Amino acid sequence: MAAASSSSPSTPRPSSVEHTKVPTGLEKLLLREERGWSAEAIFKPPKAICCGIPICFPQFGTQGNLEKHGFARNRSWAIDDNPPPLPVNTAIKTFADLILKPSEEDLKIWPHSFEFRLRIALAPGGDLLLTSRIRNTNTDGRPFSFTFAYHTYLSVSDISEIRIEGLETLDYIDNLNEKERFTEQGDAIVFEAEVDKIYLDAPSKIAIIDHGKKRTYVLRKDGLPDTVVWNPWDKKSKIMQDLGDEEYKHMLCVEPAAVEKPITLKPGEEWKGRMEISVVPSSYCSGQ
Ligand code: TA6
Repeated sequence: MAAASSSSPSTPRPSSVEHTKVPTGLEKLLLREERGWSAEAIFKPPKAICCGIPICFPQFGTQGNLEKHGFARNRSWAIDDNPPPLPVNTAIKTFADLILKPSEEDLKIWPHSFEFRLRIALAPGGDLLLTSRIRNTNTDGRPFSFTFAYHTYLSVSDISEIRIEGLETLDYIDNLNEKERFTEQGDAIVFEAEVDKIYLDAPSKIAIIDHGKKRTYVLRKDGLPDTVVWNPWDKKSKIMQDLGDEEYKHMLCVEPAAVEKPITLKPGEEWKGRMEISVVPSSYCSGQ
């Protein structure tokens, strides 16, 4: 996803390619802490830059006719200069709203009119909150269905030092095993090889514990039943053009998502999917 420079929400400029700097608050959470993206990232629009938090919409992965992970991440979004106000009792002061509406070309590949409002907010303590609101604006009575993910790349000290708590004993679809369904066995999730799993009906709070950095990402989600966990490991990294051969050691994707059961919206209906990421010293988390 790339933000076009400020313009009215009614005039998104999908073809204009004016990429803004990633806000400092976000950079800390992204793949390379000092830069916010992979060392090998290719900055060649219209393909989205790796890594950050690509928005997968209206299709997650390859389970549909669209390009992988849908087209939203490869479009320029408009900044809403006059966004709806924050709720009354919130501590948040810093936020921006981005808007995506389909272009003529988008309507040819996915024939549905929609408005996608993405609110990016920073809480005073540094927590990052993303709220997506997607509205069906079809005028001919047609509903539409979509799948979705916040494809979140987290920076980690060393993948072998990482443990995820909250996904144990869940059912998952294994993308590396013909998309078969399994049940996770044992304790917390650790990493020793390539992983590409969609955990189903995952809890609203997941902890990603980084023993190396002695800190924990606490990920909260709402409206997004599933959670994708992905690390490409060494072989896949070597064939990925926009990821360095060794970068898999310092990244992990944990992605709040709605994949197994697509979301359906009738005209006029709106869906909301929310993700919040906090970073806390590991000693603050229970169960360690
Ligand atoms: O979310 C995990 C996944 O679907 C993996 O299968 C992997 O291919 C990854 O996304 C990255 O996709 P991308 O198109 O961004 O390279």
